[in-house]
Amino acid sequence: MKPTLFSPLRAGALELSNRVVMAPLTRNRAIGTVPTPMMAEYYVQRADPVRGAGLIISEGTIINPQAQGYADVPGLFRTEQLDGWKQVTKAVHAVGGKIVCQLWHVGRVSHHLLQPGGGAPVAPSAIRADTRTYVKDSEGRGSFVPTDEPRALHRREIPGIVHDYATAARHAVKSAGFDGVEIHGANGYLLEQFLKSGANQRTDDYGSSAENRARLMLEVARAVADAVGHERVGIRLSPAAPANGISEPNPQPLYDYLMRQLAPLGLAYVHVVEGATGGPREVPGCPFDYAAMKTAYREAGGHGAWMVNNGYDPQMAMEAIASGRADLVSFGKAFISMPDLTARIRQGGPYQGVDTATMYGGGAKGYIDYPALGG
Ligand code: 8OZ
Repeated sequence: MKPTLFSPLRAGALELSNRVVMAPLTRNRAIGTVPTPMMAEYYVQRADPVRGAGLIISEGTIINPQAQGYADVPGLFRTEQLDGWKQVTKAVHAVGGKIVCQLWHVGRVSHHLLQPGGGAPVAPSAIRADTRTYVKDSEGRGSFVPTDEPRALHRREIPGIVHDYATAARHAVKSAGFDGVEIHGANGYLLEQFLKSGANQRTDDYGSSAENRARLMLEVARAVADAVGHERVGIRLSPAAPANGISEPNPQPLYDYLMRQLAPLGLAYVHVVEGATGGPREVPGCPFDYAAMKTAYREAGGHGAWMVNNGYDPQMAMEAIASGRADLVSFGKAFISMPDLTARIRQGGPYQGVDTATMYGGGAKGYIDYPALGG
């Protein structure tokens, strides 16, 4: 029998009760990087294994202090952060939900006000990202500001970053109680800055060739898999997305190489943003063959579940699963405004749009006050 969005799936060690995934969503409500009880309420509202997500992917969670690029995003390197997350995972598990933690390092997408000691953000090369970030002043007033010019990481600093990813992964699973982790390898952040040539002008063994540019992402994937078990690790990629000022003239062979190297690691899933993240599914001037990317992974022995994202409506999602093109579909904004999205898809609606004014920062409004059907 063909699977549907409502069929269970085993992805590595993750036993999922349906194929509707809550995508990682930055919400900037972790005051001072510590997860709050309100965050536990938000996630638990979306965690019901029948009416909600088969899998929740947490918002991006910073692996160390230098990894921060926005105010009030959560972290994984202080006891208070892990204790806060433990309350979240406990609440999700109590209703039968599954949740993995997204491991995040923004690299150059940051500002000195967010960096330890007010230093420059770190990146493969000293090239400013043409984008903005969100900071708070000493009175707590938030504003959008251009990102700072980063400093290029010294070759000798790179092993420490790999180590911090592995430590954060261990903290997420062993201390904070997550079911697994997702490596954020997308959207113009650190790992993609190394991978894509527009942000990487290094001349050492982390720059120039595709093999060298993919090295950091692959080292991180191996270290994280060693830390928590490959069957609890997923990775998110956005091959064609121009997010946060990133660029790559020739992504197809680059991702072909990356997929062939990721395949033997035995990851639980690969999460692919098709097109421009949160925007059009076709990127002008950047055609990309996602089926070929999947084929490269499968040909090299990759067995992970294939998760697709970006601009899926329920009909497209059902077709993606029924055709076997994907095993899982993730939804972002739809899960903000519809905590019981899976139940709504099952009964054909009604659907509710998101209030964009309350997506980033603020309090309960636009966060935990979207009602479920009949409730
Ligand atoms: C929106 C605002 C801030 C961060 C991403 C983590 O694009 C993000 C993000 C999205 O992956």
